[in-house]
Amino acid sequence: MSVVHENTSSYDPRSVESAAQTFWEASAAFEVDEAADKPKYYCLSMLPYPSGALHMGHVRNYTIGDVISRYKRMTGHNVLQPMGWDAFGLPAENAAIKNRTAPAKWTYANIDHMRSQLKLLGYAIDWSREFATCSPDYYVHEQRMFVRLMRKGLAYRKNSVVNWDPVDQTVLANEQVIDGRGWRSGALVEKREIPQWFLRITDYAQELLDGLDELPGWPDSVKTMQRNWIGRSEGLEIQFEVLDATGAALEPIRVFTTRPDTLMGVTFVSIAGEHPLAARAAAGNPALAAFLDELKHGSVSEVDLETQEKRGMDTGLRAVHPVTGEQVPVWVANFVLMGYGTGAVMAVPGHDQRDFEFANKYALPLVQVIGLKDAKSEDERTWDSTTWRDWYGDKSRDLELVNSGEFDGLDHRGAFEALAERFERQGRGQRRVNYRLRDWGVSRQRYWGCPIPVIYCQACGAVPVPEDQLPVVLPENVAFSGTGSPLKNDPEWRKTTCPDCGGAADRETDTFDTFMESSWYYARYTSPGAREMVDKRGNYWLPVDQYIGGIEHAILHLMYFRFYHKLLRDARLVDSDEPATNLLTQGMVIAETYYRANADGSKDWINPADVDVVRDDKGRITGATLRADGQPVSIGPVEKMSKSKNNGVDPQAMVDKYGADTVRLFSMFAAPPEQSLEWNEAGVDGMARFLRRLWAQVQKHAADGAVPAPALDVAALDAGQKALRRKIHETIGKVGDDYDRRHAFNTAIAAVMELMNAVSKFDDASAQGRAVRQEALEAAVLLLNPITPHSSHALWQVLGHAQALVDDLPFPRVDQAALVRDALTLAVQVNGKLRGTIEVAADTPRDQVEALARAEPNAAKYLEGLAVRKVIVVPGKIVNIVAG
Ligand code: ANZ
Ligand code: ZN
Repeated sequence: MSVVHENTSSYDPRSVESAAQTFWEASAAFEVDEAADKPKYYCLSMLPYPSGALHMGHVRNYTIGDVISRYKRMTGHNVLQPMGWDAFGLPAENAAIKNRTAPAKWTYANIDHMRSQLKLLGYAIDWSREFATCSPDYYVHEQRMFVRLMRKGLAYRKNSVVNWDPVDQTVLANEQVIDGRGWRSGALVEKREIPQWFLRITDYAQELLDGLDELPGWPDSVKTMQRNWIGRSEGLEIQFEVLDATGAALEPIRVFTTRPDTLMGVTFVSIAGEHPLAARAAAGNPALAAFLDELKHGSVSEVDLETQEKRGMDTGLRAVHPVTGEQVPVWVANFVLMGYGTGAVMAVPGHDQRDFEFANKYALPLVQVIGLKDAKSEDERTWDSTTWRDWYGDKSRDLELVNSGEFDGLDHRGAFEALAERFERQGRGQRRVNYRLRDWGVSRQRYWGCPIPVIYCQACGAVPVPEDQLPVVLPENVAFSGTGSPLKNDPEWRKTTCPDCGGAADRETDTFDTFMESSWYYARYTSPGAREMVDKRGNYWLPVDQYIGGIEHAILHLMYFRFYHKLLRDARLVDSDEPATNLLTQGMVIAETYYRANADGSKDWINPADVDVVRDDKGRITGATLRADGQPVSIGPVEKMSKSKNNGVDPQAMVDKYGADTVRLFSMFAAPPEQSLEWNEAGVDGMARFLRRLWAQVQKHAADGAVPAPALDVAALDAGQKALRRKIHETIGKVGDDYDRRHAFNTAIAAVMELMNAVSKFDDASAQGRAVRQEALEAAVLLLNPITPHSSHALWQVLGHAQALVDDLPFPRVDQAALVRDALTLAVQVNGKLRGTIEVAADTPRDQVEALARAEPNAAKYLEGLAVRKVIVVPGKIVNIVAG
């Protein structure tokens, strides 16, 4: 704790904060139930992964949630703000390997530490509802839900490709594959097909899409990402007959296309490496077999598949064009995904960019079949098969089919309909809606996760564990080395008997994707101790009124969260359709980076806490030295706080040095919640000074003795007193609006700062003057309470009140009468130039205002000899006289 060098103040954050926290804890201030006769408000922040210590991103997220929660409580709501731990996951396994502890032990120790850190920050959390998702009491519900979904056919098993590390003999997550190699072993990763469990989220694709239209409280950016992820497309499935090299007919290829209007431009057909016809063609073709084998290596991530270099090989098979009867070659192409559509594409290199690149690379023919109806130049009329043009992408252009025989002149829609009808009539195709969204693969070949409750029996197959045998408990006290799963290696755990036939059987040793636990935790908080996943209390609290978290969860977590809510609804556990009404995605916390370059060009990144900086008078950093040796360090860009750039600022160090209220205040003041927040200690210092001044002003006011209530006599105020009162109530109005509607906490703080400036200039020791000052200070303390609750708790008492839960005091209300200005000062302009001011009563009629303005002596001088053409009055502000 630093010494506070300001003798006007006795603000000691440590004692202030511990006193407030003790009071809250002793009175169980934030434990809530459903009995209150107030409207409910459920404010939820995304639960943290217990990585070891809080980082600034957590502090920002949870402070935003706390400000909203406390504000809502002060405005008469029954507020639930819970907290828990997303406790399963890969980092615990990595830490276990590194530190030779069991993942469970490491996790629980982290939770204890991080909980104590959260408590130091003074969040208004109902801790009685806390849980860690790795506890059997929690995941038993997930297992029960899963066996029920199995019975409903919403959970199923199928083969699916994973990244296989042949050296470590383990499956890797996508992020563990670096440049095609295993992150630990460095071995070339293979693709392997293994059976895995899936949840049928695609059954809900249309509902998940439509539901986005009912979420006005979600950011458009998130909704757009979700729409793109669901990726609905309307197209045609068309059959192409297939001939082998001898001319014999094989199984036809079905292609999915959203652009049947380009059918006459098909010059070949592309199929995925895993397409059954590819294997068939490879049977007598070793080069092709080798190529297919090569495609099995490398990443399974879709992004990588789409950005990698286009590669392919001719299969020797021929496809028959369904309209012309012409034969075109069938190629294997590495960018065709087996998991989308039919795994086969009618290639139109004239009008599809991927096919264009592919055709140019392999010298396949290109034809133009789409032209511009409204071609404006010779250039637009001529077709050049070597330059890519995306006419179709430009929605403003009028397009028509060309070189397409009977279809010439049709537009996209017309051609789509004509071909759909034709193929449907002939039984060679049909209209189809495709979604990019895939079923959710929930199996992970990991130890530290929730066991998948399935038993495999030779005779009965995959059997769900009966509900009365749940939970299937994960053994926590294990030796964990990283090679192989402790579950697979533990025959005692694995061996069991079949629930159906009683024969010998094996347990599933895979565990659930950790997105499973984070998909329903919000519902569990509403129903602690419930025998089911959620009980009728769920319908009291749900949907969540305000959800807050990082934009990185825009797609997966938020999609699974919405999906799971629909599963809960369909299991009749909740009534609502969507889990959260409003979503706020907070911006990143960023900071300066510092480094020293090594001889080999690598950089050693230096933590900002170890650097002294020199700033110019605009506050820009102009130089930096390492504190340890006084020698210069290089200044890097401002970037997201991260381990790799070593630019994380430890919240604990900040709280120790400045106190929680200062840290909370800075993180709300430095930027609006959706934007990036640059952490800089000079700014933190500024917040500490503000709090010390606030403290000193309240102390000084209180030291002059109590203001007996009711002291204020609004009818007896002089102009200066009225002016301060107006400022108080303007501030109340602004801050309330900033908190509530705009979530603009930064401007709310700025408004209170302005009010405090006015108070410090208000040098009026009269009884009414002191009464107005009391009102101002009480307002400031209450307005700041959501952000700096510890200081407000203490200062409320300094202002002469008994110790109380400030959150239960009503948020200040605007006294409309205080806003009325008796006299207004108006600027008088002549032809737009300021020439003087006039004082008028607020209710002066317009013609009198005009007359007074024209009579203003300086304005009158400028008007001499001119004719007044027009007078523009901006009420309360300006009178502009236009003359010439
Ligand atoms: C011919 C064509 C011509 C296409 C053209 C596009 C443009 P969305 O909108 O994402 O649904 N496609 C179909 N299945 C595929 C797969 N498994 N892997 C890779 N690409 C596949 O995209 C549908 C379009 O993507 C389809 O329409 C198909 O190419 C391709 F000028 O057919 B199109
Ligand atoms: Zn059996």
